[in-house]
Amino acid sequence: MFDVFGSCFANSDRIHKEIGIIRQIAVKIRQNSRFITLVLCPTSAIFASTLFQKHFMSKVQTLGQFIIEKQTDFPYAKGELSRLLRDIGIAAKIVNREVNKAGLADILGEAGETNVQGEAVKKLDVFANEQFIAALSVGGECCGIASEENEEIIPIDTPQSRNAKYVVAIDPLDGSSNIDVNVSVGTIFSIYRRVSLSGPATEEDFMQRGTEQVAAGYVIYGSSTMMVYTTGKGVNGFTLDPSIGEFCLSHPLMSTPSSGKTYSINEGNYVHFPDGVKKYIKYCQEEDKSTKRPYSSRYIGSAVADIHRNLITGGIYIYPTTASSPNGKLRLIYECNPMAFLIEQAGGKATDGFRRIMEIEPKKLHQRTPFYAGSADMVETACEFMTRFSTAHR
Ligand code: AHM
Ligand code: MG
Repeated sequence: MFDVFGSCFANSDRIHKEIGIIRQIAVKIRQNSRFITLVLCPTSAIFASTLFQKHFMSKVQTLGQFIIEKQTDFPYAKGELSRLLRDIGIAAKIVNREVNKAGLADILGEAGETNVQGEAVKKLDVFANEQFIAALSVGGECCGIASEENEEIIPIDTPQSRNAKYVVAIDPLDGSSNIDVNVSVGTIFSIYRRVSLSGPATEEDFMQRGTEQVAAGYVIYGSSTMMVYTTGKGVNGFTLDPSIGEFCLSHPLMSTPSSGKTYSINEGNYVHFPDGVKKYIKYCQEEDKSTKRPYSSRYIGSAVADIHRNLITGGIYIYPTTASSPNGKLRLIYECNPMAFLIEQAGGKATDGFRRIMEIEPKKLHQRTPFYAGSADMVETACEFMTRFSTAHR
């Protein structure tokens, strides 16, 4: 048991010392003194139990524990959503393991080649897609999946899943062009209650407004791996502790500042931006002490990473219409709606420059939309510029 404690708390010197004391007591106990056995054994047990509670129970809450505890927020919940979130968490850990090995391509084999074990090496976005589909298909709580990687929806027609309550829309590996250069990427997911009555999911189950989302979240594979999700009762973030292989609550009840100092947009497309966006960018660059301008420009090119940073420190992310993306680049159903749900739950705003993202009625599975999201005051100001200087998105 002490060895288990030891490995759990391997990072803490102080806890190591305390565990050392417990070990010494245990050794003494084993050294056959009847007195020590009688007197110190209960003492060490109490000490160990207190230590366990103090350092483990009270400080570390795993994603699994948190999900189960939060189930009581929904009095009639039968645990299906909890299990679905757990399935997503498991797939995320598997994808994380592979993303972390991306730099080893020369050793393990490039995508399209055969690796040292003679297996075909897959592109990571394909691998991530397969992992999430597998986890959701066998979990039994999801009757259909819509993925950025698949043209059509994937109905799940197994006896345990075909009548499940939920469908999941997912971008399995967003920003995947960043993988080769060791820059953060992410997974984005959105969960809806099905609208069809039974059997495997149909496309209409995914054609729902973002306001109908039951839960949404992202996983960021960055300098650490985090899962951030909401079920409409605030946003909570969990950091993967690789030593125990668990997501642990690290960012409870995340809220985004009403304003920030960062704007995130691919300014290389400037000439093709709507006038409202051009004017807003100039506004961001002007000097004004009262609004802490000029703002900093930060653009990673992975929406999950840019939005995650802005969520924590305050800021705005914009992907407007451009010449090559006349409807915007990001997808409404599995990129913008889940991000909008999270951002709103954290106190921010998400629009297409004019309308609230979550109220847009989807017409196509892979529909694109311009996206303006982040700190409430900044998004409002950007939208004011759009209304003043752009009659439409162009
Ligand atoms: P993807 O789903 O093909 O990865 O595209 C989405 C990504 C976002 O994560 C990111 O913000 C944006 O595309 C970057 O696009 P660009 O390189 O045009 O700035
Ligand atoms: Mg994407």
